[in-house]
Amino acid sequence: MRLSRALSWLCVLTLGVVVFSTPAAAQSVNRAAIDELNEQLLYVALPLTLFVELMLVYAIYRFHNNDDPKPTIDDPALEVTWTAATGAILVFVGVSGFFVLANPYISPAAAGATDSGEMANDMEVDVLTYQWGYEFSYPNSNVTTSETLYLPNNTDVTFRLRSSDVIHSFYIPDFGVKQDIFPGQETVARTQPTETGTYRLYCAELCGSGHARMQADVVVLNQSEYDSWLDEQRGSGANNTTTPDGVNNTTTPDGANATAASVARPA
Ligand SMILES: [Cu+2]
Repeated sequence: MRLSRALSWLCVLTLGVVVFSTPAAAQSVNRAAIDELNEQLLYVALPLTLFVELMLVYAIYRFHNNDDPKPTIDDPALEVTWTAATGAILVFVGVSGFFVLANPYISPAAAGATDSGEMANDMEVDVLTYQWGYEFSYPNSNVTTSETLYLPNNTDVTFRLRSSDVIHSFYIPDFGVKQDIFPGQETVARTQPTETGTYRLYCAELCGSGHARMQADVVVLNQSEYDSWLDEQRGSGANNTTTPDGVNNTTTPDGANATAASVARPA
């Protein structure tokens, strides 16, 4: 019974990989919700896959030398069972996905946000995108940065996203945050970082020849570190703590700002 032994080992190995490969702690609440959904679906998909594969291998092995095959006979009970089981699994997948979609961090509108996506207690960061860079404006301060976005850890953040030219997309893979940005319209994304560190922000919408360079760092600091960083920036009277490199020669942040100012915020 070499085949069945090999199959048993395959099952044990697969289960072992799933059980012991616990993912690293999530870097944001969005990421945690998405990872949890993936895990839930994996626990459903894995036994199903194993079951189907085992049945297939069994059928091949058991009937491969059948010189007198008989036609399949109707079995209504079996048909009803597999239809109902498939239906139940699809409902489970749909409901699990819906709950993650309805998460107030993934769909800010679900959190009771106003029409403009405003969340009462969130820290709000204005993000202005342009070909090919970013301008991050921090609340209650005159501080803006362009190459690095600073965020306090364990704080709800709403990003108000605007574009001064073409469509961009605000994408922080480690946070599970991705939101398109349209010219003349404000969109909103939300998150709460849960781990300090440096992450990458990308533009995920092909927006011209400089698209590949449209990246920034996201630095998550402890609240106290963030406060002192912000105080420092205020103290230095800096409006642009990080000057854009040669990339943005054609569009200065000021120019971009002027364009953005004329983009009316939805009421
Ligand atoms: Cu882009």
